[in-house]
Amino acid sequence: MMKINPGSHNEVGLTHKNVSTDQAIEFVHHFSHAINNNEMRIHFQPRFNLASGKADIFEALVRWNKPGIGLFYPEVFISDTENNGLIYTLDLWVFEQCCKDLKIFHQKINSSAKIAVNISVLACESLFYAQKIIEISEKHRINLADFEFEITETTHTHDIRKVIAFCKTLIQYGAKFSLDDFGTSQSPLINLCTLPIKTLKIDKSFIQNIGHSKRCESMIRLLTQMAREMNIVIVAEGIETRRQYQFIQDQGCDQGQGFLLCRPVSINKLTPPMLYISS
Ligand SMILES: [Ca+2]
Repeated sequence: MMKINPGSHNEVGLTHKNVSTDQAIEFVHHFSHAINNNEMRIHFQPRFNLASGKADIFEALVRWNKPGIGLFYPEVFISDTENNGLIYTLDLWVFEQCCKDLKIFHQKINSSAKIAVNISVLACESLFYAQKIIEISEKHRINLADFEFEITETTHTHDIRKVIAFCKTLIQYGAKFSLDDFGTSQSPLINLCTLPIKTLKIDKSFIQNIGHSKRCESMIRLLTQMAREMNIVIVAEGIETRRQYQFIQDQGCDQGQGFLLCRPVSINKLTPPMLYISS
């Protein structure tokens, strides 16, 4: 549980043990306040088509800009939002913000830009939640075909049949789905067979082991071949070195994402050269 105590850097920390009811209530209070008071920010990180070198799609990454303290990354607060149900509010807030930003992308950056939004598998159990997404997209007059939802696993158990129903509901409106962080313990292999996904994102832990672990390199090679056979787009995330970049290119990965190619930035800091991989 993240303990919030505004005004002191030292008093902000993570203590996942012995979470008291008071601490949980305190987190819910601060986080709800943050969402309602414009403290959340979205940065976009391009996913590049490795054949053309052009950014195909932009992943929306949420940050919490806590006044007087600074920027919190999702690793710090997402698990707490999952524990107390705020993840549903947060995911919808991000989606609605992205609907607004998509218009800016189309007008000022790239008329065919698409946005990838992270969505907790917990939210994907709810058809009511799917309906909320449809309502928001209609309210902003955007086409769900311009969105891909990256399903992120959690430590909570979930009903795969409900997740499939959720995906199929939004697919009818043109949305696409991907499996995020694939290959970690939180993304089981069976999901690849059962969920109607179009894209697979190889977890960064594999990419970071390129050059250090022959077994990880073999795994990337096999995942790429498997995705190709399944007609699934494969993405390498977390590319930070030229060696990693060269390796995933040699394997024929479709898309790449990572600090080496482009860091996440706010939409107003995205410039045309950032839409292409620089040589
Ligand atoms: Ca993601």
